[in-house]
Amino acid sequence: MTMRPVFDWKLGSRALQLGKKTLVMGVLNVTPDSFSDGGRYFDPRRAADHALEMEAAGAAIIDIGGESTRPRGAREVPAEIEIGRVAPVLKRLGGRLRVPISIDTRKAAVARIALEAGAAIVNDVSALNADPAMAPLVAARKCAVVLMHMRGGPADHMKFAHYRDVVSEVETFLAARARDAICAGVSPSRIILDPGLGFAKQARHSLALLGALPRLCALGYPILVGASRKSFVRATAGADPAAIESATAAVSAIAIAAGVAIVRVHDVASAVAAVKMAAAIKSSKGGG
Ligand code: HH2
Repeated sequence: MTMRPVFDWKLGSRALQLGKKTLVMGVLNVTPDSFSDGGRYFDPRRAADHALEMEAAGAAIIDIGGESTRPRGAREVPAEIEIGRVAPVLKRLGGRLRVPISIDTRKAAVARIALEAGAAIVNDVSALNADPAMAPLVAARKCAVVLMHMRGGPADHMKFAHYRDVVSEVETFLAARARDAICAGVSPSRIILDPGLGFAKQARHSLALLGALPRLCALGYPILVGASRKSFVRATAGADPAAIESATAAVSAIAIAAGVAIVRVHDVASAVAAVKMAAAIKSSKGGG
């Protein structure tokens, strides 16, 4: 198991310790069309209840999103509609969650509302590229930010799934986006990088990136991995939902062993079990 440096990830007035053990980020899609749970948490009350359930199951962060980015058929959602989806959930959650909230959006208008409602992390799948107002907002609000690798937008990213060397290209992109964020005033201690599994990537590209996680961890920033239920998992493990969940947990275990800081998953309990097993193995020290 790779040894990692410990980062204190600054979240406004809070900090999360990254690097000691992998944190589990629970996915809350407040969308009618997300690929695995579209429509399930579209009702704000059900969404807020699910956030609390994920916290109780051991999630260290809840990631709330109001726009699907699934590879086939995702439509760009106007900011007002995205706000109309996430704001009532944030309002319901106000003060009820102990763990930080992350807002999964590419739009500054959505991020601004979420930060005002108490979110501490902006999870931007465009790595601050989609909206010129996003980098200044993140810098000014001193929130943490996830910079993810993708090409194109939610509707067309699979058109760009062509690489000579996917690992080097993703590495170069992420290092450049981190540099640009720092130039825009974002503190390096608030940056986390994500290879963007399934975004502008064929299954073989996502698998190659998972195989190269120790190399990505060596970029010097905490790494987040989002493999949960994605099509490359289905393509490898089969379409049976139980097989997809087990295979997702297996990917989480591999990511944990490689030293990633955060795994983003729908089924929090199985990822938390993987984290516990990894911690037990790490502390076993020979077992004598
Ligand atoms: N994956 C999805 C959405 N947001 N954010 C980060 N940082 N990393 C990811 O891998 C990632 C992400 C897609 O998954 P999901 O939210 O379940 O689906 P949808 O986009 O259809 O809502």
